[in-house]
Amino acid sequence: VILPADHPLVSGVTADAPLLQAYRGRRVRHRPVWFMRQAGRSLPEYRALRVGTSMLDACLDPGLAAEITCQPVRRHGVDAAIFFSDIMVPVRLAGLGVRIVPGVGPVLDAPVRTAADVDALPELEPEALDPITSGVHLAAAELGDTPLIGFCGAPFTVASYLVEGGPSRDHARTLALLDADPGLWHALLGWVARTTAAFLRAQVLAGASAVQLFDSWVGALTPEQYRAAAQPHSAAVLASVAGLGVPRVHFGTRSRVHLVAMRDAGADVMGVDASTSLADANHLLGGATPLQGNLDPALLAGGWEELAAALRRVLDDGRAAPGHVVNLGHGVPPQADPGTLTRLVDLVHSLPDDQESH
Ligand code: 1CP
Repeated sequence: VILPADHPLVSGVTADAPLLQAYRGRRVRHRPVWFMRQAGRSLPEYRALRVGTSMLDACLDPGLAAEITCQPVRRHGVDAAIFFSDIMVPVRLAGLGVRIVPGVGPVLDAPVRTAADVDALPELEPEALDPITSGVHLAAAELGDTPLIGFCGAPFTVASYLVEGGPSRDHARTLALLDADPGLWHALLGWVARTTAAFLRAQVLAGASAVQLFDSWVGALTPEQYRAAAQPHSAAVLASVAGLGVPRVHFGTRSRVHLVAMRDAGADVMGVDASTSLADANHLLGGATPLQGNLDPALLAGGWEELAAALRRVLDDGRAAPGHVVNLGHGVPPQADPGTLTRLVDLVHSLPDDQESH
């Protein structure tokens, strides 16, 4: 499969964007910056648009999703947009009952735990992805030369919501299932990987210039569990968008012990959370992989001087990697002051970059 001629990477509008240069390990004018969860709750213009519309209904309204996607680019001048959606959207589009409960997160009508539950999982019909394709088309057209990042959840993280029935601190039922019944586990993750890969590919074909795979809860696994139970399915999702020219970013929290295995799953860029320094991550990865991250989101609640000092450390550490894109170590907290985020972007862009190309 090749991308359509009007795709921003093919027509060339985003081809030389700083974000994509850094993801490819090339020299850039300034260090690119965007924030995970930059769309959404921290923005008053988002909260105003969302009044009276549920989270998933907003994701499935192409005009609304495109508008929310573009809001942080207009406000902060970030170097990328990330498509406004959720890791549970493909599961919903396949027909499962899932809601995003305000203040809680994704909640399933019925958890998926038994062989009968897994057998009954419906296949995602290609036409069900039409709202995603339309939303991405609209967003990419509006964004012009700012690249749009498509994303999905990694099979392990999405499966943990399916098995637990909602957010979980310890993922106990999920870990019990993967240890007790590997056959059932792989059948479940095979379905999640297929469903999620279709959602990701739809975003790429419709105009995303890069992708990010979020394995947010990967830190719950031991290295042995990761390699046996999660990595093959993440590899399948990343392989589904290989060879299209879109850089593939892979992110997890508490992921230090998994960084190399996550890269080996087929990532071009590793997202690093705040619990691992970029210098440490670069060392672990043999200095061979561009990095993204990793300012501690907790610092957004503190003083500006401390935040600016932490940003300078992140910039210094990132200079050693073949490429570096500034981001937070996890998502923007809902109570973050948007003004602080804009100020961070301005500071990153004001510093000349002397990153060497490799
Ligand atoms: O900038 C953006 O907001 C982009 C859109 C986006 C993304 C990339 C949303 C919208 N969700 C996600 C990914 C996502 N969703 C992840 C991976 C990233 C991460 O770890 O933060 C995860 C784990 C989810 C699941 C989810 N959805 C949670 C976490 C619950 C938990 O287990 O702690 C929550 C709270 C949601 C709801 C949600 N998704 C997105 C928004 C803006 C919201 C808040 C709901 C609202 O505004 O009503």
